[in-house]
Amino acid sequence: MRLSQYFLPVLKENPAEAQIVSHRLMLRAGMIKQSSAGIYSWLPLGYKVLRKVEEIVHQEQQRVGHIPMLMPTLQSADLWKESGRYDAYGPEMLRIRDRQDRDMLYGPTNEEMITDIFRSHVGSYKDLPLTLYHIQWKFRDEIRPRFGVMRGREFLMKDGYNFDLTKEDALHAYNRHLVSYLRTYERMGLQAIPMRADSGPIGGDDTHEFLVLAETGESEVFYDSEITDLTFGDREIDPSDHDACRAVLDEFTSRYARTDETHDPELFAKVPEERQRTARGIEVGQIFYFGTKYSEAMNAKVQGPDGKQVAVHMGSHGIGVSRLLGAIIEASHDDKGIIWPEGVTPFHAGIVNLKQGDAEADAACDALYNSLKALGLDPLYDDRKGGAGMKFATMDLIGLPWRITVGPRGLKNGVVELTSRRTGESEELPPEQAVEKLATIYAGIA
Ligand code: P5A
Repeated sequence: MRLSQYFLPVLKENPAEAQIVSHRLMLRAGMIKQSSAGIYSWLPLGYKVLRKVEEIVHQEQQRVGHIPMLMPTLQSADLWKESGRYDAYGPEMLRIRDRQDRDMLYGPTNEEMITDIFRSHVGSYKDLPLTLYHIQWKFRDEIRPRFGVMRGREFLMKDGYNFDLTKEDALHAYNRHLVSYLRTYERMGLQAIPMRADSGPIGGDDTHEFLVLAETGESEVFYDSEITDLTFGDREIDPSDHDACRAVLDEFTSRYARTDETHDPELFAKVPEERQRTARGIEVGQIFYFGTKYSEAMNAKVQGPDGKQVAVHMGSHGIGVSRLLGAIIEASHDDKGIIWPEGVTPFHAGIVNLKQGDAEADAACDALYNSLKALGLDPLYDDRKGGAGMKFATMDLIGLPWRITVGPRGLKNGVVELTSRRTGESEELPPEQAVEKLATIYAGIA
């Protein structure tokens, strides 16, 4: 993409309404625009990152055998009356009436709808286990929408639902999700720690939230510092291997790590004092096992091996897709702007032409641009007429991990400059080598 032809409405001034850095940077980098409280338009740059995050979520869900689908945003209230949650959900639910006077709602989550789909089409234990998921907009009329996409009213969620014959199988699905989520967040450059949490309106006793530690996080958390040494890395875990998934769950959840809702000061006191930490975190996901809560209420039964009808065991699992953009920026920025991890960057590299209009510099930039594209990379070429300062400031603000700077002086010596946004280190090298280096870096990113 050539910047002169793109739509990147960056802001020079800090927007007064933004209290935390990710919100400020998303507005300044022209990623989002508020349309009303807690509701945002995704401008091209923000939309690009959103799609990248979504794509990682899709890939990791499908890696463990979960099946993608899409359910609507608007739901009929009838299903929620069946489960009993229509009254229980409270004022966070946006209730709508259609022209036939039917009660509708903008879905805050989809347990009821998926249970209805399941009971309509599945009748035998032979069709289990089954895990379906979608990535769809949700609406929760939060009393205090704030921090930009972090606590929105309309937000994008990956929500998945497992159906199993037995509790044991459903707990395996729970463990499998935990494994899959660890990998998903690491691909986005994040350390998200599973912590024992409260299940709130979703229900059930088994639940973990995934938290990214950040001062601006909304949740207070308590944990054993040893937990931050754990990484999932590039382990290959067979998603159908119960023991292997269970072992990962044990490894990542055996130390004390809880949100304030479930914090137990007595138990925490048993953690050696030098390892006790109190901090704040951003909840980027949550997994639940709630047994037969919905299947009993909504009569979602299958025929078991003995011919008897049994209510299926279920769980649900959510990832805050749009919130993740805020979390990634909170975890990765400096005073100049965003620093995107390679896995989610909107463009792979920026090309800065220091002397737009100079025939040699323009030709060198065009050649770089074309070679990167030919390798399947997606560069952003700042081809505007303007000073180096302005161009560098834009690149630093929007946070592309790599920048190639092209100017007449370097070209005389046959070199361009390749700069890492994260370290600020630059090296001079021939343009072909800069391209090669970027190709190698991105080949290593799944
Ligand atoms: C699990 C999937 C559920 O709704 N039902 C389907 C279960 N879980 S949850 O924890 O309530 O939400 C899942 C994740 O969605 C994100 N999230 C939000 N993101 C932005 N703004 C909000 N207002 C918001 N509310 C929830 C969180 O990341 C949460 O973990």
